[in-house]
Amino acid sequence: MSPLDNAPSRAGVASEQTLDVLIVGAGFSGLYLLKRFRDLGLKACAIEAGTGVGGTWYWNRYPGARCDVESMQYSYSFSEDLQQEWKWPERYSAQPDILRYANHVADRFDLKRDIAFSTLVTAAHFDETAGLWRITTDKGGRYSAKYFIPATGCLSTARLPDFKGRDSFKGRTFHTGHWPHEPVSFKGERVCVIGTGSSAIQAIPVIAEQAAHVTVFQRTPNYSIPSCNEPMPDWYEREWKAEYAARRAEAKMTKNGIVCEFGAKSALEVNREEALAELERRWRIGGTTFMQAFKDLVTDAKANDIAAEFVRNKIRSIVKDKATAELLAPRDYPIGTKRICVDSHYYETYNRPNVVLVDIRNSPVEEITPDGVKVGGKVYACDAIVYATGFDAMTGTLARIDIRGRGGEALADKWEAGPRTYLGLMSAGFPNMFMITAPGSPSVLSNMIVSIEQHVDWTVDAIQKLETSGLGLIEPTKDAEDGWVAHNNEVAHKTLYPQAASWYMGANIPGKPRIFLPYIGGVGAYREKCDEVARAGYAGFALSKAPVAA
Ligand code: NA7
Repeated sequence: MSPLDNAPSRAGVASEQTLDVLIVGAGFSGLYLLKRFRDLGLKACAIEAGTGVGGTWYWNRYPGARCDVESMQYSYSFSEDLQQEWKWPERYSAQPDILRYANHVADRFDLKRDIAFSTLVTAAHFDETAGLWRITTDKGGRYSAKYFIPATGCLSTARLPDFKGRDSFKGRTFHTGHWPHEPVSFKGERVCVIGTGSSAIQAIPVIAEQAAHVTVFQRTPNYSIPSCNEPMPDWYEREWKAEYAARRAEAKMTKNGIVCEFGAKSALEVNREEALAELERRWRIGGTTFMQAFKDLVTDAKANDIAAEFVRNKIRSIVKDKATAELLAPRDYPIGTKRICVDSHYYETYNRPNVVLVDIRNSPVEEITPDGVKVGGKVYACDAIVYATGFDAMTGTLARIDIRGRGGEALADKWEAGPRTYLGLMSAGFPNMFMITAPGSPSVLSNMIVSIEQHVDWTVDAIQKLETSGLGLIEPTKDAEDGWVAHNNEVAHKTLYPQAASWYMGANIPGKPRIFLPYIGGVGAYREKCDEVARAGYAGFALSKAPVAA
């Protein structure tokens, strides 16, 4: 029976379907999990909220959406044929191309037959007597599975601020993370964009080309580096494909899962001219690797300030209106400690006559009126509002599923003061629940696909061990988890990251605990730690026999 068949019967109650593995999500994690489990002969299915695969790249269809990791690296490495055959049209891929790739992978490996689309997992409870997870969906589906794997992504719960009068607006509203599937035209319209994070920075230049007028509401300016995107050069693709094996191996051991030039020097050990020349060279190359120009840009405030001032000066040199340039220049947090943005002509867009920047730092949005956005007593009338206001990152989606472990403990309660995981892979008291790119793992600080493949491979190995050893359950010990949480915090606080009110810190969600969510110790070091734990017989995990019923 396909998971799609698990709908309520005529009597209104679905029969429970028994699986080995239930995966939540059919993004890049869910697809690779499905592939691996099928190859092992385990019965797995994925439950996906969207109507198609692709996760982040399914939902974020806003104009200008593009990946900030180069195409040759932002792709699966598990199949040599796949990586040799696939052709990326541009150096940095646009959302439609990445979505096309996700669909290609799903079709090529025939994965869609094991995905239940348009379905939300509402609850997952660990049944201690049976040693099984009991899972229910909003479609009335009921499943039992030995292994429960939320692969729900890090930025999958969009945040829409609760502005007064939000629903009274007469025009069209959009959230960048829930963009319609049909083409959206802003031709001849007045558009208000709220937010200036990565999504806004990519969308604004494209919207400004269509719209009659764009008003951008900025609370905090961001540092953005030009992508210097271009059609994929043939020689570059050939070179990568010839050396894929070695370069993928190298990426796995870098700090961010990306092969790039890592500056070995401190920004403070070279003279100012040399530092600026190196930053200029990096700026011209483009992309996030700007932050790798020197080894201490995110650990030393003085080094960081050299790079921050360099970018501020770039903004001043690009944006003609002096007041606008100063508003766009971030000052009160170190560069890179909020996710660095990568753009295509963002700052240049403010030289257009139809684009206006409104500073709302000290004068927040008062309300949304039927006609537009009200700030400082003035209504900025518009035909459409684009909310580019971000996500409840890393924990938001998990907290919205009623996940209960041993003793009926809710994950949301356990994580109320901040997420607690061991290696970002599992949480104590939640046996056989594996998470992919969860808090406590490098995830959003890395090339996500490199991290996804590592997590999936580690998880599949652990499950294989359980399946072959006659032991049925694995869960972290509380001590190991406490140790990892402490280590996570310790390494984060050795950097400048906690100084920014970022979504990495949970700071964008009112009331969310301020904890640095991802693991900043580096992709390579993290991988070594995970491998070492497995080699040592899953040190820090308790392995036990599952109850007979399982
Ligand atoms: P971000 O980076 O969280 O950006 C959200 C933006 O929305 C940011 O500028 C926020 O300002 C702004 N915001 C949020 N709430 C409000 C309210 N209430 N009023 C005014 N402005 C607000 O989300 P993105 O979607 O751009 O990017 C997410 C990630 O996706 C990105 O980092 C990449 O990894 C890809 P704030 O900075 O909080 O002052």
